[in-house]
Formats: sequence, C-alpha cells, structure tokens
Amino acid sequence: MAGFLDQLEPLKQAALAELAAAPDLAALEQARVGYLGSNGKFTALMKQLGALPKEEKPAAGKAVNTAKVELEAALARRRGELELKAALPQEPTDFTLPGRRRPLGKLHPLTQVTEDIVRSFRKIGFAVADGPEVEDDYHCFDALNTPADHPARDTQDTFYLQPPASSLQPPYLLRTHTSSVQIRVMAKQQPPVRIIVPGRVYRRDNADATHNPTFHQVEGLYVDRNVTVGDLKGTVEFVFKELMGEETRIRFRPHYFSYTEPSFEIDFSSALTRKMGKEWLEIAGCGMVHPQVLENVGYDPEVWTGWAFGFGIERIAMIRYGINDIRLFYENDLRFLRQF
Ligand code: 2NL
Repeated sequence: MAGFLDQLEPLKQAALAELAAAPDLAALEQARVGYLGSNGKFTALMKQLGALPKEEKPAAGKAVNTAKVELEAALARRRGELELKAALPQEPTDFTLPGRRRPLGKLHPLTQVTEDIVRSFRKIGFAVADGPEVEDDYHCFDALNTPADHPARDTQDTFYLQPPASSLQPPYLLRTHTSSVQIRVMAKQQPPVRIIVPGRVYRRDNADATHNPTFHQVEGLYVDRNVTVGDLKGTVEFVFKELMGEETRIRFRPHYFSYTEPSFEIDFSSALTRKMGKEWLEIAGCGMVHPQVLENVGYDPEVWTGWAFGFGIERIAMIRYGINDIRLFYENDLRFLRQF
C-alpha cells in the first residue's frame, strides 16, 4: 500500500506538469495518451489496484480516483486554453485596416423602371393588380373581342400548352399581354376600376436587338361614368412627363385594336428622342374600351365607359438609358447591370 501511494503522487505531479506544459493540442493529446490511454502510465497504476490486499483496496482506490478526476480536470482546462489559442488569429490584428465591405446589390433596371411607372400611377389613384401568366384563351383573347382568326391567336405567335389527350378544357397558353388580368379584375368587381397591371408576357418572337420571346408590359385600365379620351391623354401625359422628363410631349395617332374603339398609338417627343435622331417615337397603344369587352365582363356599356393602354417596359428602359439591345436585360452580366 505504501509503495502504491508513493508511486501515485509523483506520477500525478509529472502528469499535471506535462499537461500544463503542452504547447499545442497535438502535444496535449500525446500527453493524455501517455498517462490516461489504455497503455498509459496512470492506467498501468490503476491496473495494479487488483493486486493489493483486500483491506488496502478502498483507500488506494479512493486515492487513485481522486487523482484521476484531478488529471481529467487539468486536461480539460488545458484543452480549452489551447483550443482558444488555436482559434485566435496568428498575426496581430491591425484595427486601422479598412473593413471588408459587403457588396450592396441593386434592383434590375427593368424592376427600377417598373417601380417608377407604378409610383407615378399610384400618385393619381391607380391600384396594382396581378394574375396568372398561364392563361386560358378566353381571358387572353375571346373576352378582349379578339376573333378566332386573328393573327395573334396563331400558334406561330403564341405559346400554347399541350393539353392532356382527352381534355375537354379550353387550351392554356402563356399570356401575350396583361390585359387578361384586367378582364379578371372587371369580371370580379363592378366599376369604378382604376388599375395598372405590370408583368411578364410571352410571344413567339425570335430574339434580336428589339425582340425577345418574354418581355414585360404595363397595361392600365380606367372604367367609370363619363370617362373620356381627354382623361386618357391627360393621364398618359402626366406619367410620361414623370418618366421621361418635364419637357416631354405626347401625341395620339389613330390606330386599330380589336379591344378598343377608337384606338390610338401614342408617340412621345423629348430630349431622349432627339438624342436618338428622331423627333417622335412610338411608345404605347391605347383607346376607349370596346363596348363588346364591357359587355363580356358584365358591365352595361350604356352606363360605363373606360379607356385602356399598354406599353412595353423594356422599350421605355431602352430609350431612357440609351440601351441598343434588348437581350442585355436578360444576360445578367454584372458589367451591364452595375450601371443602373
Ligand atoms: C400596345 C397596345 C393596348 C389595351 C392595350 C386593353 C385592355 C382591356 C380592354 C381594352 Cl381589359 N384594352 N388594353 C388597349 C389598347 C392598347 O396595348 O401596343 N401595347 C404594346
């Protein structure tokens, strides 16, 4: 017993000294294995317990366990210190260095232009509506008085979805304009209606500098009693002055759309058009909502009148920023996007 305890104290002191002196985690692990591992010196001492006379075992066992607890505590403490040291920077920190800046993202130029358009219309009481991009041909064409033989409905011009083989449902298609949303809004509520519908639309065009099979559009609709072409022109003029500058002028030229009567194309003139070498540029289409369209959504055309317009957001953005190729909007090249 005396021999056993005589060995215990120096071994413990040696172990404590070695643990405390370990310069790094690898050395600490080596020290642990050397004493507490299955072939360690401390473990070897514990194995001798069994050989002691029975009456000496309790006291010796207690002394060994106390020492073991002490060693394990010293091991854990040193491990904590060394882990902290390992996690600390190797070089002293220079607090005078400039910080690492988190690059700030920006909104896509088409989103910025859309938000500007929406902000202008909201100032004069328009609400924003939205709806499905996958439509049926009723909301996209029939309700808008666009006959079955109209070229816009040709499979050459519109993306139709393949219907299930035995489907009795009407064909689904990707909307060619956001007018379909305006039809849905009118079908659901009585006038007055004063909405704009920005959104993505789809046409079977081959991509070139001025066309893309998906692009973005804003359509607007105002239905109430005694709404006139004068209201339409004043509204369009207000918004385009806000978008393109105070000296912007607009003019209406007669046109034809199946969903409006009369119909007009809208030209505008500003410093921007003159920079492009033209006095007038075509920018939008509009007109008084066709009485048949009002009837289709359940409005009495003898009571209600309205106007509507539509224009392409890409075209506005291209004129505003002097962009000569529409495809730049979709390539997500940061050298392009960072300029806006
Ligand atoms: C264009 C022409 C236009 C409309 C869109 C419209 C919507 C309803 C009823 C009647 Cl619900 N009309 N929308 C009207 C005239 C022109 O857009 O050239 N867009 C690029």
